[in-house]
Amino acid sequence: MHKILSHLNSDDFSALRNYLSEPRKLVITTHRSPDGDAIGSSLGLYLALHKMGHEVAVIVPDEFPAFLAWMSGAESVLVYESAPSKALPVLRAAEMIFCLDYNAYHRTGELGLHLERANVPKVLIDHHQSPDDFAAYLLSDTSASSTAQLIYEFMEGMEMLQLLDREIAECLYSGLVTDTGSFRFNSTSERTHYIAAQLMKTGMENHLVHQRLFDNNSINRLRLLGFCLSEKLVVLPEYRTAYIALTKSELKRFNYKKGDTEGIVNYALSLQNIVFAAFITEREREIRLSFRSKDGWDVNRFARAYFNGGGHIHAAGGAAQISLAATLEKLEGHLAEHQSELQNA
Ligand SMILES: [Mn+2]
Repeated sequence: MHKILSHLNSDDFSALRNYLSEPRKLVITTHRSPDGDAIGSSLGLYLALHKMGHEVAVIVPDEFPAFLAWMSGAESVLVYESAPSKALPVLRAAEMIFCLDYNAYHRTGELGLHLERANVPKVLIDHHQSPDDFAAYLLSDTSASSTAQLIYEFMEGMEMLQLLDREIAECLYSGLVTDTGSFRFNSTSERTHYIAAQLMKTGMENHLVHQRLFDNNSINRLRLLGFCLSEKLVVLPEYRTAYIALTKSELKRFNYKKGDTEGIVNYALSLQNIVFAAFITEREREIRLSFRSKDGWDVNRFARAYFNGGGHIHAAGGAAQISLAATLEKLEGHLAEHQSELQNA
């Protein structure tokens, strides 16, 4: 038995089915710096709703990485940051807005202000901790491996599973794969594998999806990874922590493109005896921090408490509006405060 911790009961599903029984103008949104789960779940739902005859658009706050651009429907995604004058009229015309893979408006950056103002019912489908209270329909399950997994559950509740086809399956499978570290994180359940199996029944070829997602490195990205591991990896055994911090000019030196640093933090976490890994980059206006952990050490709490961020117990992110050096000092200061917890994790 799989349990969905949500506020969506069978009455909600039938109300939604009823509402969507005639063509509607629908918008699907996701978080800033969209990842494989954000884009995969958005496009999977987009393709399914489109098949039902709705006028659907996906609006993302900013550009998504090129290694996701092969998915069906990717060419039609509207990027708010690069073309607000295209995205906003579509958003304003929406009769219903889907919010996927985030649960607080601020996770969508400036787009959030427009979402907040949009006075139409919102359907929130997400697996992060502590959802804000803004959705008319909430499907939230922090134990779910990915939002893509919850899109499958949503489609089941909506009696939409007969719409599943190879293109939709490829999108949802990409969300499962990227958010579970290829089915290895502890969020991977029996249900995750069951859903992957259902997706494969559409004729989707899983090895091709893996290839498109992972065998797609640019030479710059591989060299940047090598640089991070050989020159930039800082190990703090006393805190069971390892981190990598990159300056703006280092990113530039490797001709950084969105997505190039994706997953590098996991190499730091793969070190023996390390429970906390951080990947830190200096951006135009702020310092971005990405955290990963294991053995129950709660990086969601850490990111919320000190870096104005959040996420999951074992994967979270945050930001700082101080210099990179000051950020590292701050990080090490808070690690010291939590030293005994880290040692006992
Ligand atoms: Mn996700």
